[in-house]
Amino acid sequence: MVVIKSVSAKSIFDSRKERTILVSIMTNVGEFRASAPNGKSRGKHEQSPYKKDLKGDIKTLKQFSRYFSEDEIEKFWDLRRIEDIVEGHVGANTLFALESAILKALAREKKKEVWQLINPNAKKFPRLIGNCIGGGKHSRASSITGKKPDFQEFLLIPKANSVKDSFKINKETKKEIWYALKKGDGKFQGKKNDEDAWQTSLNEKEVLDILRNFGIALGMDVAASGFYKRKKYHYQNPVLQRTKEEQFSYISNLIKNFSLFYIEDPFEEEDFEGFSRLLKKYPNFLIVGDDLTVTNGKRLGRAIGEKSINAIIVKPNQNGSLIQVMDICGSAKKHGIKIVFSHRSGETMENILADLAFGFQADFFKCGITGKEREAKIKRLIEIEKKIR
Ligand code: 2PG
Ligand code: MG
Repeated sequence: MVVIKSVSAKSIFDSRKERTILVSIMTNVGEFRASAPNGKSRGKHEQSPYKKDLKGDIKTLKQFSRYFSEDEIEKFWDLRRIEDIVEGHVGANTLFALESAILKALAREKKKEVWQLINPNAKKFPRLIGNCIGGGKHSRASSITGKKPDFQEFLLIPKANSVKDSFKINKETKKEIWYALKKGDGKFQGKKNDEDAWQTSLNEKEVLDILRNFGIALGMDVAASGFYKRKKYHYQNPVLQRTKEEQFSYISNLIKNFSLFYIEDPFEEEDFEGFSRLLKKYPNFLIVGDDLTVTNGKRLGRAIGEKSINAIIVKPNQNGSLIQVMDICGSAKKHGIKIVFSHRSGETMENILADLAFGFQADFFKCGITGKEREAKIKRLIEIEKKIR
């Protein structure tokens, strides 16, 4: 069993040079640490990362430090007791980092891997989803043209026999895309965005026209809430506005014309109905909720009730409670909704996301393609694959 002797936290920088939390716990089996990432295209209904702010949460953990030793941690489920102590006192990022550090301690004590604490019989590996070209809130407009794509992410979803091979395909294709952009985007500067994806002046159609030549299943994160204002979708590239109805037919046409395998947040975060109309029209494509569902059980419940999605993004730090993450994965599975474990745009070297995704038997792992923070997680998944295959 694990006994937590003390807890402390400090702020570190994420890949975007923004501050985030690193939690350290001292236990009967040693010291363990875990950090949380930061989102930028954050849903309106997303939990706050900190109760008031990062400094406040660091102080709160210090004040609570000695209370944790009263509880002994034996299994994953015991995280509940930790949640009882800190509930309402810290934000989602802090809770996620604390629970992650505890799972690492428990894994060490049990001589197991973190994923085995969740599901010792896990077998199936999630399929990789990699961001190769970016726009929206994660990219800066080109200094030459002043343009960028309005959609946030253009995703490669290879289907290979192993995570290792898929990773290789994604990395090689991303390199080839550099040449394709050099040719296709006259003003390509070879720059990368927050998630290490290529930045371009092209718009979504032009990008898809390039990507369709690579023979890999394609996806998009439209992150539509990012450009929805006063009942309209405000496009910049080219400058035009689309009503709800126009957005619906535009997205429908893109799915059809480019046979998009995966489409995330095609409509703004309140439009459960738009999602369900789209799913009805395209039941064989993945219609994915992210800002719509914000890793929240109630929002998922509504999406299930309205038949809005057939896949859900799970960002553990967006909820904080790994017990609730377990519930969310359980009800998604029960209703045939595919699970996509996802990184955030501002990442750290923390790699526990891979263990969580495998332990919860996620269907997909959306974690970029390159950049040390993204690769750390994909490499951890490959390490698990090596051990059990
Ligand atoms: C998303 C995520 C990750 P952020 O919208 O899917 O790519 O972005 O972490 O900024 O919320
Ligand atoms: Mg998203």
